[in-house]
Amino acid sequence: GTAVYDPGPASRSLHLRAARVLHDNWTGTSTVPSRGLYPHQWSWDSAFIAIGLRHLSPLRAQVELETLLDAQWGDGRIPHIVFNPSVPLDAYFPSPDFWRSSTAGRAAGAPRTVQTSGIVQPPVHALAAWLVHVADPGLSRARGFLSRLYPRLAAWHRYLLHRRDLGGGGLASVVHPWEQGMDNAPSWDAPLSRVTPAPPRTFRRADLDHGAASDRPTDLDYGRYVALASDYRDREYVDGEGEFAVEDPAFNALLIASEYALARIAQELGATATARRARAERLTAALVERLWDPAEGMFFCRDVRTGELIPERGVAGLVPLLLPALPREIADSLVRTLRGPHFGLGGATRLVPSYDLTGEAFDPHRYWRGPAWFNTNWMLERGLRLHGEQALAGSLRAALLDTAGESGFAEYVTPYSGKACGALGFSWTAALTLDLLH
Ligand code: 9WN
Repeated sequence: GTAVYDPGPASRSLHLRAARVLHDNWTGTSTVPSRGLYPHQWSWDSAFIAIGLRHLSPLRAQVELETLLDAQWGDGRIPHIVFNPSVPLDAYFPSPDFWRSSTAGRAAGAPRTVQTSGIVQPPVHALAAWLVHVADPGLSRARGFLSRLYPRLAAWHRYLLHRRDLGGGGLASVVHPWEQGMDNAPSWDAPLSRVTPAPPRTFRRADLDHGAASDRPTDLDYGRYVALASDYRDREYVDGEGEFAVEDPAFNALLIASEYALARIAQELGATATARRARAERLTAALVERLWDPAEGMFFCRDVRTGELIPERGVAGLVPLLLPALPREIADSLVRTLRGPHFGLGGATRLVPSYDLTGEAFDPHRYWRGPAWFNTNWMLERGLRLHGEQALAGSLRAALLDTAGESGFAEYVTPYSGKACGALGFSWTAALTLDLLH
């Protein structure tokens, strides 16, 4: 007979609780990252959310990605926020009247019907689209899901690989810390220090209405985020001239992982995938060539404006473990770094921290300067499994599930004790919990 897999009462209730978070955060066409702090649609959040949602409702997972892609710009960029017009302007800063996408973004092809931001976030979308497809290929084919998404995802990658190759070495650059998704990571401190901050009284931070100030970026950071974003807007979102341009290992690793997924999508649609696979391998070589530091055993960011590597150990420098074509010695070296004193996997920490435990800027509470995040740990879990580290992956998975449940699906947690920080009922934490349970 068939063996029926019974996950047992504990994971059954974890599953139900995670499903409830995604249910509560669903708006009808997409999912907010969190009801209070982030009341709109965010780009890379939606990709992670879709990866979890596919286990509950493949249809909702498809719609999540379709809604995001409906807001794509003519030049191919997928905006980092799609604003919900029924949410009051002062609920989140910066709001649509700051970005002014429909006027300032006109030349770059911003959509007319929805308001968006003008910057991007990591390209997890093709990977998510492929995983959503395989959850229910019949439904996906019946709805023409991949055939509708494929040209848009291809345009998105084209935008990143052409307009955003600011360093000329084949990799994509981010032009704002919000684009890479780890807003106040210490890697940005040096390049941000050259930016003159907007004066504090010229904007009002809505995030402090919801989160503890000690868990969030500082006012000085915000002043610089605002200055960079308004300069970009004032240049009508034309790429190339901004003060801030950084090649980041996680952003590029996700682009490469998504390029492999696009190859699979192309194949499913009856097209040829060889050119895309070859490109993913070339990009992996470029990543190693430009960002790998053999002595430190990890990847670093490159500041395109100075040409120098930024010697801060952030979790972004471990994310390339996701890549299948990574040379064996590099994968081994990344695993050693993960287990060593800077990240403590399998030793001191519960989950992999966002930043070096021994680093000068380490702070166990402050956002991307130490706390552990569920999306980065989910990526590392996949990477460990891919490179044959089943035991380490298994214990990381168990720690992720325990911590997600105990923290009430927190946005992030302190790395040693797993104490909840930021928002609770955070969508990608719930979604990736569901993915790990399946
Ligand atoms: C700015 C939504 C987003 C995540 C980012 C996270 C945080 C926004 C903010 O929230 O950034 O985009 O207001 O702090 O850093 O990774 O996508 O969850």
